[in-house]
Amino acid sequence: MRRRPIYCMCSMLLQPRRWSWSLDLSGQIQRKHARLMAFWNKKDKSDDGQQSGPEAGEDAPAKKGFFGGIKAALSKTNKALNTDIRDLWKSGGQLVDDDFLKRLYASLIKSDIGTEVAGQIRDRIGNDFRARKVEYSEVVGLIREEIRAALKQESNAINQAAEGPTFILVVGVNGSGKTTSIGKLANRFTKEGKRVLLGAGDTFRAAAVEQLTIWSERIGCEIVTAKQGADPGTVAFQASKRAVDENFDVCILDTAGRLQTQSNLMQELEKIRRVISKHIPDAPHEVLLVLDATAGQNAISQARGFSDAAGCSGIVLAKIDGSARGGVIVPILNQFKLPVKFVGLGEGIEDFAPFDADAFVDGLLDEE
Ligand SMILES: Nc1nc2c(ncn2[C@@H]2O[C@H](COP(=O)(O)OP(=O)(O)OP(=O)(O)O)[C@@H](O)[C@H]2O)c(=O)[nH]1
Ligand SMILES: [Mg+2]
Repeated sequence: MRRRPIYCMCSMLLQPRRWSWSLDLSGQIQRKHARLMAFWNKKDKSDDGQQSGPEAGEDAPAKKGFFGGIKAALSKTNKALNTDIRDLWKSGGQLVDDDFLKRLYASLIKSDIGTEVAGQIRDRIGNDFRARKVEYSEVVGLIREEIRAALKQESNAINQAAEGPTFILVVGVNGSGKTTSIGKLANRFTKEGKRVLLGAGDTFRAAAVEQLTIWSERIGCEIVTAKQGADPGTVAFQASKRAVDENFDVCILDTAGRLQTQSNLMQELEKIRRVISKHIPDAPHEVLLVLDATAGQNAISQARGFSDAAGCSGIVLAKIDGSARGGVIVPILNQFKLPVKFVGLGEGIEDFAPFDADAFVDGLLDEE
């Protein structure tokens, strides 16, 4: 029955306590709702390419589908590297001499592509063009070719279980982007029609469970949680058991951030692996190391420590949109022989793409 406004007003006047209670309750709901909406609006803005992170602004990448997404996310690196290399050219051709090769090497190093590949590029350009006047496009074509060769990898596919649930363990240092990458990955699997179970294995940080729960609600997937301070092994146990018992396709376990030098925490990871393999004998099928691309050379030392200690099988390079040093993927791939499976392109749920060498080269350096 629709109540007339006059009836409602009378009822409010006759029942002031009930009115004030309902006002208070609706205030609380509204405040909660406003907080939630603020959170999602922030995420949604970044989904649309309007970065909400600390480096938001004119350079914020416009999202243009899968291929364009990587290119747009690398816009800061691209701008810095292209400007530096173009600056080496005076009007007309440029003579390739020691000074030119030195300055070219310095520009490449600045983008974090590493001394090994930068040295190879310098030497090849020296061999092919020394004492000749060259056009910009000749040199850049060759640099792109060398970087593409350095980024070659067998496959970026996620290792799948032969049967039963695929179990993915996610590790890395504090703040590298683990939980966000798990949300984005779970979203991809869910969109592919897979049933996904998340495990909130970061029981150390107070807000970690809440953060992953919000992602699970947004995606519409299931989650296993435990209280703050609980043994992460228990979450691993419950998640792997439930994944088998309830026929989930994929289970992804979050872990607390840790340094590869903290031996007790690295042992904890070992225990988590043992617990998982009790329910799923060949699991974890994938141990993804999440690296923060903005950490530059630190990301490389993290990869070094973790890849051995945690038995990593692949890398997620998060935050390639966040710095002008996206070239760091080159030494990571070159030195560790661990495949880069995904790259993080921003804070939004869709800001995630399988690694693709061609898209990366295109993003790093313009053809002309
Ligand atoms: N710009 C950008 N920000 C990202 C990306 N991935 C994660 N972030 C942000 O990085 C911050 C840390 O991300 P988390 O996912 O909480 O990192 P974490 O590794 O789980 O952190 P801990 O659990 O504290 O160890 C958050 O503000 C994320 O929004 C990315 O690809 N690009
Ligand atoms: Mg986390």
